[in-house]
Amino acid sequence: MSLIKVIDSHTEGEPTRVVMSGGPDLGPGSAADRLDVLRQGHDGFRSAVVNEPRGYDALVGAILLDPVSPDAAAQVIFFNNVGYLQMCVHGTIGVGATLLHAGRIGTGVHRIETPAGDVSLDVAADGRVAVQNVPSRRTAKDLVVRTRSHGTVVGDVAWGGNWFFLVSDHGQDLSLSNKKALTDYAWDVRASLGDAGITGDNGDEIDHVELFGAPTRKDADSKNFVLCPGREYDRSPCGTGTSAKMACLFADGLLPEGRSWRQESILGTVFEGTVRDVGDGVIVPTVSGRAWVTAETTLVIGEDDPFREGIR
Ligand code: PYC
Repeated sequence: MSLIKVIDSHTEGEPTRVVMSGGPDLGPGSAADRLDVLRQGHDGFRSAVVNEPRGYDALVGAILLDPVSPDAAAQVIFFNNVGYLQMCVHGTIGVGATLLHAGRIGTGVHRIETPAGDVSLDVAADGRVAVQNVPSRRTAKDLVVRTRSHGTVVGDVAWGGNWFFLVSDHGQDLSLSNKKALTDYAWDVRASLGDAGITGDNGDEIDHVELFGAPTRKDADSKNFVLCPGREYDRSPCGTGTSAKMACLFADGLLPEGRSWRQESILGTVFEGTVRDVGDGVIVPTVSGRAWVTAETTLVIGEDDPFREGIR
């Protein structure tokens, strides 16, 4: 029998499950190296932690590992119901709240190693966590995509720690009650990007689709709906998606350094972001929000359990 200690939280509505102990031995190395080991040798562990019967499709997992650098607080690999994420901002905010809750860090700035690169989190006394994300940029503007069943769609491609296709002109009602139609639409866009051979750098699949509309809150600049790789929508405003959006706004001259951008989620929660110009159209985004711990528990995996690797 294996025992896996986890702490669950939600960040502005989006769940994170942090594996505190009981994970596989991934050997020494960077987060990117260890992600390869996890993917190739222990994918059943990923599925056991986030998929039914111990998890659910919307859950994002985060395995805590010893960092390579003595200056870092932790190394983290993020995963979901179908695979792995290079970076996850809501998850990093969840990791910050979890480490604070577990007494492993105090308030202040901490470095975290992720497969996409090092990020930092600044934990405030009121529990707000600001994540300085990896450098982000737009790689294509106003691409025209012929979808399988929703006509032609125009959008931008941007990197914010994951690859996004960002669409403002979609004719969809951005409300939670319309989530099924939004999911079908965004899934169609994603598949159609694949059909057209539109990718991120080095042929990377664009596996997140982000739709924008007018905010419903007076204190927000925009509202979004983000479809994640496993066909689940992000309950939070999606921090890597907010980074990708700010990279596009910056490239269009609409978001100068230091001005804040408040991104509302489909649930009505908000992330606040700013950008730092690092040249050549690249920005370093900072995104802040709050996470709340919801459970501390031990997952039990019996040797003879037919679903010891989850239901995939
Ligand atoms: O906040 O970056 C994020 C994120 C990615 C996928 C789900 N949340």
